[in-house]
Amino acid sequence: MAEQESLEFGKADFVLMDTVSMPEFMANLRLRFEKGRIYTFIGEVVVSVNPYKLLNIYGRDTIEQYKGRELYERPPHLFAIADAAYKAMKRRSKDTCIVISGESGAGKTEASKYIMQYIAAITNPSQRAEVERVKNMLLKSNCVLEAFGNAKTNRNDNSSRFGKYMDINFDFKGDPIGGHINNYLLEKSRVIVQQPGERSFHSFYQLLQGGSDQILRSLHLQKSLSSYNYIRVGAQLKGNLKFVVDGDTPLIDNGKVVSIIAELLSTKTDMVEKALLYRTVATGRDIIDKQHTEQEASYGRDAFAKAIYERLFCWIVTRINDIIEVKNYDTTVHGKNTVIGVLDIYGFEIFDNNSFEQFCINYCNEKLQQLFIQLVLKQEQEEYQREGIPWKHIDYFNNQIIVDLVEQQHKGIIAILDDACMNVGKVTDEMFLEALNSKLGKHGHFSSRKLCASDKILEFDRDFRIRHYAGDVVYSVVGFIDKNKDTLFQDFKRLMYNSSNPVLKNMWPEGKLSITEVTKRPLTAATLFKNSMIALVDNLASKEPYYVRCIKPNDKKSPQIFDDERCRHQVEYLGLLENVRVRRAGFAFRQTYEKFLHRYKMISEFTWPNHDLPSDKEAVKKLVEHCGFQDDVAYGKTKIFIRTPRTLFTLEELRAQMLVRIVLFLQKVWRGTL
Ligand code: AD9
Ligand code: MG
Repeated sequence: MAEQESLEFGKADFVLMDTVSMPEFMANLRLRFEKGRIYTFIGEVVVSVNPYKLLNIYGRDTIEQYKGRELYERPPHLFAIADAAYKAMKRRSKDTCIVISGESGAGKTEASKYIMQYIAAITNPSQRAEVERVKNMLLKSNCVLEAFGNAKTNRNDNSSRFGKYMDINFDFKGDPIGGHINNYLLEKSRVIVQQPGERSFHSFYQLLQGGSDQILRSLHLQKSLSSYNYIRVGAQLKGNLKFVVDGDTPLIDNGKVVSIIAELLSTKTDMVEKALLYRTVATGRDIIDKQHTEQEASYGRDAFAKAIYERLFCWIVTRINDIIEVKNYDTTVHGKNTVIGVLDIYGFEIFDNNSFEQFCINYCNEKLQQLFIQLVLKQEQEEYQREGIPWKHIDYFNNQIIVDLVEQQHKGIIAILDDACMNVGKVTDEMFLEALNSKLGKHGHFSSRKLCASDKILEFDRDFRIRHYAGDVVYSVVGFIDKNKDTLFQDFKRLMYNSSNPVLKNMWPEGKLSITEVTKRPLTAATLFKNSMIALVDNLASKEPYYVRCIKPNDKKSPQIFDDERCRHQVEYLGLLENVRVRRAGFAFRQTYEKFLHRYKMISEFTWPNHDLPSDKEAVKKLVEHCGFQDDVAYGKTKIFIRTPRTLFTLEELRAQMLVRIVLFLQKVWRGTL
């Protein structure tokens, strides 16, 4: 258990609570927050409360205190978890991962950065230049990605609008030799529209406010934010691409903008104009240019802007990956290269207006909660049962039912959405909602106004509600079909492929295809996201996981307020109390009898060098009794379970002492002085 500081700071590990109850949990969490102790353990899980102020707890001196120590030797901290993951990776050649979860604004991104800094600080003692280069790139990539992928939302001034999973690769010495970033679904709709009080991605403002006059001039930009439609909601605008209607035909209102766009995209004005106003379609054997309606033209323009930004973002990630990828590592010479993965995604969020993006983000959080349940609550208990360890089952809410509601084949919301999108002819968002109503009407976690007219939360006919693990979210169905189809007219892809700028051209390889070749329907946005989430969870599950559970103390971004109600809700849905219960009743360490004996048999005369007992299990029992640990262990069918880490440390110490004695003994034998 974590080393206790003075009790005035509360209990450093929730496992030490006198009674496992919500009031006691909350009292401890609050006390620690108020005393500036934002981290608390639940065994090997770190619970973190966002302090909303800079704390002097991340400096070099703190790093030194955690370096190489066992998890329980120091007060709870992100560094303790980072060190544990690092040690497991280095000592046991295990791939590990650190999963950081919590709702929007709870402190995940900040935590991931401190973890990276810690790993960078404790590695490469010999200052190898190549390793320093890699570390530098890994750390610096963060601010580039945040500039392009984060934005102010009504929940968080620096909200991640993409999911990020970063692998850091280590060589046999335990030094970072490279890495890889996987990015998940950027919320690209933000490029064209934001909710009141929110902003577009930081990069736009950084460019306009921080770009030199020369750069701005070369991009034909003005410093004033209010000039731009996409980043200044509802303003009167000049300088933007707009359409006017002449009869049925849309025309471009401000032709000068088209030539600027053409210049910036290294293509020709008439080609840009054509892509904006026409669509090339194949009708039978003929290929014709069909003129857009104004609505289609506006849709096309916005889809194009979103796609440019999204591809730029992916290009940046690819560039970073090229630079940090592991180079010249020969596993046959240097041994296995191991990995620590750090996951920092967008947290669960509820806005006044929730759309397709929130649906994806909240589904992603359901998946991660399910992983936590699987690894921390479910498997743990199942193992005790399997091994025949006396165990009283601890109940918890299993959110698999909500994961299924979203992702189940043929029956889930994504499948129903995809079905609606596949329909030929005009499909409306309302038709999709109808399909949801008829197929999911009886599901306990789904409702809509039509199904439940008396429900006050469901204000509008176009709303549906999902009862998520972290709370009820009302989604407006408006835009689901378009966003899921994510159609970008081939004309734009072709336009970009024909750009004379090779970087732009390479971002649009499908632009090469002619209209007759483009027949295959691409996977929808939701299905792509679902597949990437399933792959992510598989990847995390294949590694040894370490958890940071972040809590947001209030909705005012205040360092002073500990909002009991809000915090309790998070403790509840994160399943932290159940986590304490499983942990408390459980065992910190387990090992098969055979492996256990292999490591510790030298400690006891009954097992060294070999035992003559009927089984390894009996031999382990004898060894444990000989050492006096019998009250701290349980014997399963194939494994020994040890309750407290202290016992394990003592076993390790005894082993180390015995090894020294054995070596001394052998030396004496060799020297003939025995
Ligand atoms: V989101 O799901 O991406 O919207 P996060 O990532 O959970 O969210 P973030 O890490 O961005 O939240 O934290 C929000 C803000 O809280 C930061 O911008 C900081 O101002 C503040 N914060 C969070 N953690 C710390 C900390 N350890 N020390 C000081 C912090 N301030
Ligand atoms: Mg974040």
